[in-house]
Amino acid sequence: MKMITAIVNKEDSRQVCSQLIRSKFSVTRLSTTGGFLMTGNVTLMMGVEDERVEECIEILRKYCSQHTEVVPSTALFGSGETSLPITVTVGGATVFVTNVERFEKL
Ligand code: 2BA
Repeated sequence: MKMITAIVNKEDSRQVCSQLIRSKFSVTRLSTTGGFLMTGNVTLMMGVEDERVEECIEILRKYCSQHTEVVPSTALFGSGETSLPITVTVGGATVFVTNVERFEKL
């Protein structure tokens, strides 16, 4: 079994979650905050059988869109001389796949 941890845009999270549930994946949804932009995103945790990992990632790929955000650089680096807005490309999804040593439901 693998643990898939996926950080997705808030806007995409509802649709991607319902597609995952429809495909019979178990999902835990956490409200999280990106350390760089300091804006809300959603982290999905899914325990997935090895043979279904690619299927899960394909759903994430299909329903998580990349987008750009323009943010004032002062919001990121404080109010110094650099105050021009900068464009940041965020997502689709940031995905980690890790081995699960043991899985039990007690
Ligand atoms: P944030 O940390 O808010 O980052 C939002 C976007 O800002 C990132 O998009 C990336 O394009 C840019 N960015 C992040 N850190 C940067 C830096 N030090 N310098 C320049 N640009 C930077 P994504 O890469 O798509 O990441 C989206 C969210 O996924 C991140 O939100 C963070 O919550 C998470 N994430 C991404 N990579 C991660 C990692 N290696 N470990 C843990 N969380 C990660």
